Amino acid sequence: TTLTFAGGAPVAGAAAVPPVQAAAAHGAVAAAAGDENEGADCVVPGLPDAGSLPSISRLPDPFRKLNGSRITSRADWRCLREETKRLAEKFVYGEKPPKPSSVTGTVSSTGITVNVSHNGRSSSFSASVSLPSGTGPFPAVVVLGGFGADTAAIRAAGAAVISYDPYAVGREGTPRSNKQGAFYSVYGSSSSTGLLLAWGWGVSRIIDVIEQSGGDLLKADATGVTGCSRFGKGAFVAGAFDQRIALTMPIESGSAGVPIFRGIPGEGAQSLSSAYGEQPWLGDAFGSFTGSPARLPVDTHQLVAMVAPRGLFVMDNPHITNLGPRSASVAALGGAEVYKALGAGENITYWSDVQDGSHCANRPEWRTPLQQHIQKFLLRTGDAPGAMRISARAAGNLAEWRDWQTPALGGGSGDTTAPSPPGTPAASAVTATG
Ligand code: MCU
Repeated sequence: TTLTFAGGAPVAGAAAVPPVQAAAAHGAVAAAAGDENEGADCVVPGLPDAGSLPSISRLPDPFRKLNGSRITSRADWRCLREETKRLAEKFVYGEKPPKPSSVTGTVSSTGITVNVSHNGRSSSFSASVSLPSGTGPFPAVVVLGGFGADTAAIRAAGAAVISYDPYAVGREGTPRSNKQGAFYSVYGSSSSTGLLLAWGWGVSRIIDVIEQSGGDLLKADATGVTGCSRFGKGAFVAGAFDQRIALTMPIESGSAGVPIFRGIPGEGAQSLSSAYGEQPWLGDAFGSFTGSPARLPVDTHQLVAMVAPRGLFVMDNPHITNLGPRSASVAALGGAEVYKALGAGENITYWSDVQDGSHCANRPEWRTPLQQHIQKFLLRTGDAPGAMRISARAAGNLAEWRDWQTPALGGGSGDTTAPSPPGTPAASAVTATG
């Protein structure tokens, strides 16, 4: 009956408390899971067909199962999460295959190599490592792409930076029918899985190699992921689909990232058809939804929820309407309802209260919360509360987007983050500033 607290990392002064209770206590940190997908054994009913989906103008109820019932206990989330994952794979991202039959590689102070083979096909890729000062083993943050993440602040906080080129695993610039990169070398160039989940698969295989390395240099149970813009989309998807990732930090991800697909009308976000057509980021199946997102049985607030109860720090830019920051705030607020129901309301932060309007700028406002998130979720030395720092320039209203209420889920004690009725702000510290 545990949720995703398999690591059970004891918090200071709470070592005798069982993991679930420890995680539910105020300020306690939910550790990453030991498995990439803890719900893999759940029995999931048949998924709907694309042709028979009802139109749902507001956000789908993230607490509702495929059989129509709503969950009543925190323990129920494990398999509801699996249903959510399968819906997201079928209609949005394409399938993420489980760990290939063979994953090998090396971890050194300068780099990681990954070799995979499955069903007679193999491929390889590598990433570079930059250690912080001090003595290991260190936690690590996988940085997708080479821009937008404050790698100096990550290392100064005490985590290694793993610089990962997602294009080695899923190239851009190819037609959907001929996708390329390490993922597609193994699963086929006509795989319907989009680049975002292919990139996330690559992050998962890096973690496999770290796990197998014995933990002398890098800790496998203390991995974060980040990236900006298209790589913010990728970081978000990577964290949603691998429960070993303790901290997910998408930056200015834009359409196909954090913003709700249903999209706030008139906001000016990149359209779904534009994002779908620009690169094969989303899965091929998404093509039939770009003009009718209300038919999607899953929206991005549920991707936010898939990260729960693990650490999530969404960074956004309120000055660029093309990024859909209002729609992103609604996704965060909606997903935060699941965090709260799981007793993990302090583990999500959404922060768009920043001055500089440049896309993927290095921002002084995020340095401290970034380091606090690393301390809390990777080093486990901190206890900073989550926050909704939503810029008044780009604040969405969850109440307009839901017709469901947040249940009080049984099964956890010591919960200090009570569910709120529709329309109330999600996390404990809500500020709306210019
Ligand atoms: C915000 O992410 C994307 C955006 O979706 C694209 O339309 C644009 O071309 O590139 C952005 C990006 O990745 O910028 C670095």
